[in-house]
Amino acid sequence: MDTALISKLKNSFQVEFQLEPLLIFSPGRINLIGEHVDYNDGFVFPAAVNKGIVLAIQKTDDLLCTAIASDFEESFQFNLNELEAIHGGGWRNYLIGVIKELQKLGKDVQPFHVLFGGNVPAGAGMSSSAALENAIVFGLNELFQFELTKKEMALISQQAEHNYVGVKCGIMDQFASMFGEADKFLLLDCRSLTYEPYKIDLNDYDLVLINTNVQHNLSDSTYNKRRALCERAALHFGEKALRDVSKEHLYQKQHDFTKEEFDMILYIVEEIERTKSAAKAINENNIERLGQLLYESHHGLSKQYQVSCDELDFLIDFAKASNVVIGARMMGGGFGGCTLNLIKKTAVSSFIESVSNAYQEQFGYNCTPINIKLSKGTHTI
Ligand code: GAF
Repeated sequence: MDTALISKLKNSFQVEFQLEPLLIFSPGRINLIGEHVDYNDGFVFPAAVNKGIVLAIQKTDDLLCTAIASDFEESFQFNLNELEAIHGGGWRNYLIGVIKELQKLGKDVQPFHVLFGGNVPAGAGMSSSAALENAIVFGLNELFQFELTKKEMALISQQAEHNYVGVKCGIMDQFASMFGEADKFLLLDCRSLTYEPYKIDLNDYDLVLINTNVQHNLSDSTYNKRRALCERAALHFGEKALRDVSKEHLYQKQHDFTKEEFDMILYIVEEIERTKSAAKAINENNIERLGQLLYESHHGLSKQYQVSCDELDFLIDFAKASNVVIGARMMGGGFGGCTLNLIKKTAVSSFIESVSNAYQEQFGYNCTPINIKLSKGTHTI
């Protein structure tokens, strides 16, 4: 926990509002494997991390609420009864979305002030948005005693993102951020929303994230298009989701789809299988097999599902060509963000140095390693 960040934000809140805040930490997440399968009712393998959003919140007698995004040095005043999504509103829409979703459920949100900041690298694909949504819903739940369960809160966060941000995301990010456990991954069944915590012994390997430091602006619309294709395809098979479609069945109907659509659907069907295989490999303590599955996952994301980019592919190719990275893949929605790498412990610093030099030479700017620890989900501090 970043105690300096917490005291800075707490102090700013006190100075700004002359109130004693309730403090919430809500983590970002990583995902070992199972990418883009949450909205296909598949299995995913995320974990909450020690980087996220710190939020200070308290009730007020003022009629207008004030929200301050400390990292952007921006503030927003609003009346709880007159909220609508704001075009280009950025972080404001996460706040508006959560309040509106609570109001739809008949929850009586009363005036409050809120201030937040964070330490998730922006655009790294570590879900600062889910962390923020969860922090807000968790804070309001505590403040006004709505008695919502964690599952209800994660679903409210997801609805906020769908209806007020416009990203038809799956449930992985909000779920992982809400339910995370220290030192554990969660093998989550996105249909039943049940999960198994996994403490993974990576033997001689370390898990290292490398941020490309690129954010391509394609992501929201291409994300929604991918999701729509998956839903159409499931319907075509007469199934609820692509989770229910077998590879055999898919090949039988191959000619009902364009080559590009077929490849994308095949990726989903294979990635759901790969995530189950990853759980099996971990149970058998077969980290080399887990590594292979990560490389296969990246290949699918890049060549079949087409959500990678040159910078991510470069990092993966470089990792593959080394003899110290046994598995790597892009992580999250794609088109930028970071890669997740299983690197031989003894070679982490030399690998980082060589990949950083090669990346700088190729693209003219830096990639950066990100240190994380697997952490507890959204909670009061
Ligand atoms: C984004 C979404 F928000 C998640 O729901 C998930 O689909 C992910 O992309 C890809 O696995 O983070």
